[in-house]
Amino acid sequence: MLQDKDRIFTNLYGIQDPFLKGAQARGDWDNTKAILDKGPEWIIDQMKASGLRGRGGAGFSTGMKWSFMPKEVGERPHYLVVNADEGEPGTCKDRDIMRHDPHKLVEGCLIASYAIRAHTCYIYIRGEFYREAEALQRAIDEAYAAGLIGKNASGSGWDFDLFIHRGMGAYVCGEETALINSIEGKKGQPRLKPPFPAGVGVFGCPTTVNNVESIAVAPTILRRGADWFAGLGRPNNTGTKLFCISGHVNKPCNVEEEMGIPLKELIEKHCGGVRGGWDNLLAIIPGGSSVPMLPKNICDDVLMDFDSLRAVQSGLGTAAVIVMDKSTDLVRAITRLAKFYMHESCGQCTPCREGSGWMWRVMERMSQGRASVEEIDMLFDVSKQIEGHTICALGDAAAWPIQGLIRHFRPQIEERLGRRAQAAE
Ligand code: L3W
Ligand code: SF4
Repeated sequence: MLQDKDRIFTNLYGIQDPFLKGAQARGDWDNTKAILDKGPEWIIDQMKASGLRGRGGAGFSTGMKWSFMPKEVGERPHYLVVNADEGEPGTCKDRDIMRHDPHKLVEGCLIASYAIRAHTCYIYIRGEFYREAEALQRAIDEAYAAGLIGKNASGSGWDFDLFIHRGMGAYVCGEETALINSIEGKKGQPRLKPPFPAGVGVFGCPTTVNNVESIAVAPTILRRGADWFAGLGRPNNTGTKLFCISGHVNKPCNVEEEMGIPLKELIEKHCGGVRGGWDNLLAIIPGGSSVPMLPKNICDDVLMDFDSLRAVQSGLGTAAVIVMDKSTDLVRAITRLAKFYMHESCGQCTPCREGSGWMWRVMERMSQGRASVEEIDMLFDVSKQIEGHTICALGDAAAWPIQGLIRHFRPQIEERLGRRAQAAE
């Protein structure tokens, strides 16, 4: 269980001063120059040693990603891009960082940019986050005025500029290469990888794209030490993590906890438990709408980290925990998600463009009881043809919720189809 002294964020959002005075009182911007003076290689080595894995969903090593950038700046400038296009249903952690703790992000942007030798950073923020963009801009303005960023940022000798770029509401622009296209003023469609952004990113230049939380925790890791962060959580799943818990709990909340906390403990400790008690639980989506749901018997003792959730054929994703009690119509719920992915598909690749619509139509018929039991297998097969066969992960995201439903709740789907079929006779 995480102790208060090991929290990076306060868990007291809403009652603290988000801006410079409050941030400095919490230790932000405390001798940032001393961190920068240790040099890019030291910073990257520390980030690697901390074990921090990307907090946007994929869980890729942050230090490793920074190390992919060229060591010398050639003709092409380097860029840092922060992905603040938080659109994954159920996820609202980056929103809270920007609203209530924006200086952690601004300081992280300076340090990360220095480590990858970038003089410029763009924060790509979801268009709907209007107030958050305002809070962030105020923090950026304060940091410029105080000499913390800008020319000779924090007295380091490094010039650093930070810009906010506002998105226009497309979920797929949270995919890093679609986001890069969008910054360039192009249609927000994902690019084929490789090349990865570290080779060819924004404006064709070496670019690192990181999630807000990954960047916002970096200053604290470097101040307190990689060993401190690596000592929290479990091997290969280190540190603390922001969880967003919604749905059928008594007190939905965002909370920072230790990676690897048991799912049940997370909900009972911070959310007042499941509505009607733990035995009233039906299923949980543990990592944002893109990952497969888990039935109660797995939720009873699964741990909340990348590897534990992968071992049960789900994922930590963005750590958005969506709780569904026994009153939930799971077929209807997943049909709604299928519609979301169909709507957000950019249409570039056939399996996602055609498959997401096809799956939604079958799910819609199933939820109305107008499908045959044989179609359950066909739906699963088609979802497997989409998974892994598309340009970006949206295809997987369309397939996985449906796979989770069929894997764990097939009898309920069959019963629904059978019952409706009998009713029609
Ligand atoms: C250089 C290599 N770079 C990998 C970089 C790559 C990227 C990162 C991870 O998807 C997931 C997705 C959603 N050389 C590299 C390399 N990289 N190999 O590492 O890459 P990847 O492809 O594993 O994942 P991704 O495309 O970043 C993200 C899942 O997140 N998700 C949704 C998230 C939604 C939000 C949001 O709303 N904020 O994050 C939820 O589960 O399904 O699997 O940077 O360039 N050899
Ligand atoms: Fe577009 Fe879907 Fe292909 Fe991603 S998987 S590039 S969203 S069509």
